[in-house]
Amino acid sequence: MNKRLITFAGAALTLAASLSMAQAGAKDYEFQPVKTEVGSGTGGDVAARLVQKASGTPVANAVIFRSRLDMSPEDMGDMTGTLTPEPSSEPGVYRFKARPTMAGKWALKLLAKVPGESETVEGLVVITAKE
Ligand SMILES: [Cu+2]
Repeated sequence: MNKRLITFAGAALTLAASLSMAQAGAKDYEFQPVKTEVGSGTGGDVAARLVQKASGTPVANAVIFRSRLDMSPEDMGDMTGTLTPEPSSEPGVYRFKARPTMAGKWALKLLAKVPGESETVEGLVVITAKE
């Protein structure tokens, strides 16, 4: 191996390392509970904050392309409630009108695209529906 080739190999390794850091990925983000209690009959607002874990910075302008409310925390994953996206005035906070169909623990499941992040961020926040 001549010296030029060795230098090239070293540069390629450096590039690979920096790429894998840039793509640190979806695990760098999480949805945290903000408002998690609603009435089981009437429903109400629920909210979750998307943050970058390392810095705690809220992530605005994420696109939540799938959302689901189901009763998987009570082993009733087939039981679903309706969710309607609501506007939010606080950057990084994502709001929904939730309508659970019975009292108990529900899972708010979210799939989101974060600006500048190629991987899909998954969120799960437990919601309590009161009688
Ligand atoms: Cu149920």
